[in-house]
Amino acid sequence: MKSLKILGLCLFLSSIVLGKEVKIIAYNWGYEPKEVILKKDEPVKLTLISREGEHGLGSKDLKFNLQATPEKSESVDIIPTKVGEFTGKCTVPCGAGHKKMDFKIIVE
Ligand SMILES: [Cu+2]
Repeated sequence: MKSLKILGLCLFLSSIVLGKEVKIIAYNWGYEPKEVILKKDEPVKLTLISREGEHGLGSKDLKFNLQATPEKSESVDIIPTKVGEFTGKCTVPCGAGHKKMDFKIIVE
């Protein structure tokens, strides 16, 4: 019983240290998923993976800018400090549908 409590505590602490990771896949021309829900003041690792071509994902509000190719993904650790709905956009001129590459980040 005591060891279960210790195990639970370890899992709890590691989730704080490691945080959670959200993987976003970019393609011509969009994102999968199209939106994510994050928790205010909770550290999160955002990873951008490209399925085809070079794409970016950046948000001025949340202060990150990722770029990825099928050979190389990129990650950033952020802590959202404001509740609200924020927009992410592709930051690499990637072709015909570039301007349609919108992403929604909800912080609650
Ligand atoms: Cu683009």
